[in-house]
Amino acid sequence: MNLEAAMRLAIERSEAVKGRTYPNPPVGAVILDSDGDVAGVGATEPPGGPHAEVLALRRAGERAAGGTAVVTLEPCNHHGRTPPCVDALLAAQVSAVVYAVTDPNPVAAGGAARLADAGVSVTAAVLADEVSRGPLREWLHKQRTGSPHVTWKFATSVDGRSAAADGSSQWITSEAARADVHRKRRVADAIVVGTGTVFADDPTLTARLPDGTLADRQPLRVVVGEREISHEAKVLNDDSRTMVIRTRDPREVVRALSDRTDVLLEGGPTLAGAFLRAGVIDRILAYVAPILLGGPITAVDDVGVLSIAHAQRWRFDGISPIGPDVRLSLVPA
Ligand code: AOF
Ligand code: ZN
Repeated sequence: MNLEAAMRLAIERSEAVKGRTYPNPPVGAVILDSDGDVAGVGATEPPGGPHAEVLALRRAGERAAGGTAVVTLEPCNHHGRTPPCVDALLAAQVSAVVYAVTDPNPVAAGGAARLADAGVSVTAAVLADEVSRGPLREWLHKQRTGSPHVTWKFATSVDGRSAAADGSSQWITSEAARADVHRKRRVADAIVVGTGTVFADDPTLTARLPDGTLADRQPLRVVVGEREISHEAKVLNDDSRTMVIRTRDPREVVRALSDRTDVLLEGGPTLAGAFLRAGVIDRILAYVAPILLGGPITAVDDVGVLSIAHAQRWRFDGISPIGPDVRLSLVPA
């Protein structure tokens, strides 16, 4: 297997554990033996458990000697909750290490230099862009800024409406797009809505599998706003934990979630507007359906723009067809 294919396999494995490792990064590792065949694969276990490299090495056994380790993040060089991966790689006598992204965590960094000093061939930046925009996007943001990564997700008609004139909004996008949203919920570690959405839609805000059953891992549900919600609201049921934050200030919300890494904001239009005005959205995921609704109910209210010169500028960083719909990913320009 060539190195890029091995890195793609490592990425795939890391995607599979995304959401289960925070505050640690979801990392994937593949060990190729000296013939270039896959000898072992691994991905980060929940905090306190082994790192990706250690699991992959364990599975490879003696076939790791003289082989190549392919990892999505620079192997760590520190005793944290677990011993350094660099030690495990040296003990297994791999002759080469290939990784995508340099570890920005100053405590864990330095693995590449130590491996090179020990005579291991080290190659950095293989598929780095894919990894940093994909499985490690939220964790890298948290490392850089100290704040959780906030994604605003919404579904809209092609003319920017989130409901028809009578308020009905089930369902704008297709089943395929809704399944994609549930996948996002499963990997997020918090989902935020406003009290307005709780009053209007009474959502459960759980991550569900395609057959409607609850996923085995549920994100924290967060309700934001100053109004009291009913004790009967579905968002307070036993399916998952719920945090009520009595403020309408997005910055306070982000501060209250400072121990989280991947936060999903699920609207509605007022809360989304407040977050956009406050500049605390790091990514927009728009699910756009090929329908026209017209009318007064837009996906977002006031974003603080009165004139085109002051428009908020974003940049598309991904466009994917999902069933009959399109998913647009945007980042600040
Ligand atoms: C790796 N492989 O799979 C992961 C790494 O407290 P610990 O010991 O679990 O260390 C956490 C730090 O290690 C984390 O902040 C990051 O810098 C690195 N994570 N490193 O070599 C892995 N998950
Ligand atoms: Zn490690």
